[in-house]
Amino acid sequence: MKTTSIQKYVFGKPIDTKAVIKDVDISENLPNYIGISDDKQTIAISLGESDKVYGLGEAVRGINKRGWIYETYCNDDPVHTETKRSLYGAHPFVMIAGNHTFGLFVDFPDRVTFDVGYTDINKLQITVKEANYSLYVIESDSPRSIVKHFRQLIGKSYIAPFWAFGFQQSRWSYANADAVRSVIDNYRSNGFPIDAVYLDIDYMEDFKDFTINEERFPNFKKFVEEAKEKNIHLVPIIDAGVKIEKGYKIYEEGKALSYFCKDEDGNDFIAAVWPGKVCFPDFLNNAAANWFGEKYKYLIDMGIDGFWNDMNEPAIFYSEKRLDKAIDTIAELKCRNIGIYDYFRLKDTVYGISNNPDDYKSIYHSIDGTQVCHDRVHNLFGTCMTKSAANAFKRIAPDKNILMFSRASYIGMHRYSGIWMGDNQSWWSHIKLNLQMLPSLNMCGFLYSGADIGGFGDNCTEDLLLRWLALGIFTPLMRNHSALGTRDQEFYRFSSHKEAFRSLLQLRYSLIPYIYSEFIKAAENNELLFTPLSFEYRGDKYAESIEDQLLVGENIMIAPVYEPNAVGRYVYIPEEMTAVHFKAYDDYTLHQYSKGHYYIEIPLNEVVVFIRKNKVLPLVSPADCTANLDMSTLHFIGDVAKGQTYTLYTEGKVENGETVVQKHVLSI
Ligand code: MIG
Repeated sequence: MKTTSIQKYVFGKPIDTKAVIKDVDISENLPNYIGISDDKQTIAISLGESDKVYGLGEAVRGINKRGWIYETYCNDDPVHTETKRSLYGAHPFVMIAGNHTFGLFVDFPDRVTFDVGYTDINKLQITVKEANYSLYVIESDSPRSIVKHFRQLIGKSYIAPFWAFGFQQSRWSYANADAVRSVIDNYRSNGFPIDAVYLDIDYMEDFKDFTINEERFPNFKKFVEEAKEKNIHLVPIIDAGVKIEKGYKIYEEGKALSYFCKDEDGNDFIAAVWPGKVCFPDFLNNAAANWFGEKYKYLIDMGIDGFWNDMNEPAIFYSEKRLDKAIDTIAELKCRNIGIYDYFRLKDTVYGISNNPDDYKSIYHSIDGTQVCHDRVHNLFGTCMTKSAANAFKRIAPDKNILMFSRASYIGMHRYSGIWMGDNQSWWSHIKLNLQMLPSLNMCGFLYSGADIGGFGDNCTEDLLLRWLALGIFTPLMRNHSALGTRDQEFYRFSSHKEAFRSLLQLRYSLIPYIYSEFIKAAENNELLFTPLSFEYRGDKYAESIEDQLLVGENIMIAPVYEPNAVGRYVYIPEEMTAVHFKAYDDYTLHQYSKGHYYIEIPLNEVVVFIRKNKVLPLVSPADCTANLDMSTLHFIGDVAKGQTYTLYTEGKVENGETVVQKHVLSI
């Protein structure tokens, strides 16, 4: 057995990202299997034919990242096709697993390119935009142990409040209080369990942060109370941009205190997002971050106990410069018979007005009194926004654990909040992407996570939604969310399988004690909640290449269906297991499987859970919400005859804004 070692190498003058919380002595000479260019910007590693490469958190493609080129660059791109290089989160941690197993964390707050066998199929080449970064090399004897040591380095993952393990419904376009009431009523009257309904930008006055449109949401405080009486938490969105408007308090204060990001001339940097022109609070400036964080108090005082931070890459619809350029191009081409190259130029300039990298070069932060161009620290912006809120929550409401998750992220933010996977689509391939991203996110510390169930963009169908739900019932963040203008996809909108939707939602609630307990174990022990089969069944050539099954916690395996019109799927059983075919939490059949390949029938209205040998699955009777779960109904299925114990965690009181969990060792 190899001993674990963690080496830190420092090149140039790194900007402190605060991703790592442990002190590590600085080493001098890189191990001989890592090549580095003279300018220190390119790291090269040879890959053996069967080596696997894991990590990179929020990214496209499989669990094994080989065969593509990725970039860590917080990117507001809602079209997650397999040829994209970056999504919203930037997570520069990779692990090479093979004869020689080691992890690399490139701690750098801007673009890092991970060419994982793209240019040369047998090479991993990492290119860092600047030669100012820290590199951590973690060696150990297994992928699992490398993750554990990496996670110790970056600190304990955020633990969401218990209620946030219940089902949550969202949609961008719940236009007023009555629309929200109708969602709640429909869930309750259909007997569909639910714990939260989201408020997207529609609740704000002209898309201004920390305002409420009084006409559409009159007497907001009472409305929050009314929802709470029905055991519903309302979760409002907060955007990164602050509307420029005379008399708008947040804008006026931010301007007066000089807390907004600047441009190259020292004026406030102006971009346009939802409200039209906005300024961005300088979250990298501690004073500005504290100031913005305090603003959440306005909503917390009205009873709000959960938030989602959006558009914090930051997303920019256009800047004045970029818009002028596009309009000039259009004017220049007016009435001309344009050929292909001018047509492309026109198209690119118009599309290019959003999230343009050149605009990021015009934004300046004040970090500890020094002006730093955004283009050097891009990936920290969303993280610093979210930290500003999380830190403020502890001051504002130390007796509450407030739900928080963000769209943009860098490693380190996992200590403060969760993330959701951003604007996915109602595509079958995105169920699989959802599944594959979960373990990669866990490796980088993000445990409280999930995708928009049913897909955000595009039109959802009943069968897609059912299959997606069958995966979603296992994700800590379990939220159905969709975009303005797409087909409504709340579960009650589909009538043919109402019973199945109810049963699956109830099954989630039956599983909550297990999911919560396994989540806590993963957080406390720096483990994965979603483990690739290759991590657990090492040396089993089938298990090592499985990309569409996961272990969830320590006791079960899942194998969701992600193809349309499928009546089941092939499943690889890596060891003796008991398959539980659930029609409902209390209506299931058990089948024993020995190791091998099987075609397993999984009708649209069923979920199959595979319980591992000598393990059990705890289930509780479902309730309409987490608060009404009755733990005295807890019972076990699986290998119950063998004198097992199960360690259950429940939510205790909150201290300093954090849940103190309670541990119960139950004998079965
Ligand atoms: O550009 O607030 O990812 O969840 O519904 C769209 C509207 C802005 C993007 C988020 C999405 C949210 C939407 N927002």
